[in-house]
Amino acid sequence: MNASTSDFDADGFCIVRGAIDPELITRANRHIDAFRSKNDPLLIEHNLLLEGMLHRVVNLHYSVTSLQDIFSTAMHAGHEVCDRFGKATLYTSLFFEHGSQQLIHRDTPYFYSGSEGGYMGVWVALDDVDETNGALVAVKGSHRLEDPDLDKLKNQFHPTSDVPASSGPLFKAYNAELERAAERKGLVAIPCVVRKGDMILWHPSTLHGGLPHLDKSRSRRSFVMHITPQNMPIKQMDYFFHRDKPIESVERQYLTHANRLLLAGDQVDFRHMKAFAVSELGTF
Ligand SMILES: O=C(O)CCC(=O)C(=O)O
Repeated sequence: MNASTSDFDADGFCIVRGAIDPELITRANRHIDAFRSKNDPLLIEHNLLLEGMLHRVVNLHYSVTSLQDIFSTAMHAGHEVCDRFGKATLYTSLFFEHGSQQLIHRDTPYFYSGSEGGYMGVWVALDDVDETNGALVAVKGSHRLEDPDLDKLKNQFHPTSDVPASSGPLFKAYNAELERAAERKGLVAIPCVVRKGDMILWHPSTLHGGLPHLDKSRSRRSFVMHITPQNMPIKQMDYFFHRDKPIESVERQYLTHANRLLLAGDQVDFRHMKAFAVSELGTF
């Protein structure tokens, strides 16, 4: 099973059908069910579910270890694309059961390596996903759109101070400009209709987002991996909008899993609201 490098280069994303063995998907889903059975009381107590579903869980793979198998299998299936900036490691992950419903955006302001590449998004379906349960959409060809005038945008929102690591209004305005540029060029947003086990790969500059999750009787289990080569510096908006700031090299700690490296960690974060240690959540 090879990732389609020609689709990836032409469109800025590609879908690899059947990238993950159904048995592994079934096993991961069973482990996620077990994670929920144990941890739902805690998550409900802290109001961390969205309409009864997990939403934007950062680094669930530290607790649900079959997600680490999905990472190594995905890298094997997609290596022609995934390893093009250097052998890919797992930097961070996001897990959803409720659709992300995210507006169309480019990831680079939050995954800025200081160079053209250095980061990629990899999305694996653990449920069948279509237009009714929050499919991912990607704007075909948007990886080729030039960035808008970054200084102009910066000065609109942060005229007298440095841009912080995260600035919601500036991020929104940056993406709105890109969406307008995509429209002007007639680029089209494609819903990625996938079956469980399919994988979507996107270029760091590809515009993408999540459709509304309309049919709440169906979950939209998806595992998004943010991959980078080993020790790739990854910066946020405070560097993306200040290109003159030097980016220092980093030396990270990794775990090894099936001949691949994963950034070491022991915390799982829920909706950027609250994090728990894996020792409290358990491993599944
Ligand atoms: O899963 C989604 O709907 C969006 C994920 C995403 O935008 C991201 O991880 O950058």
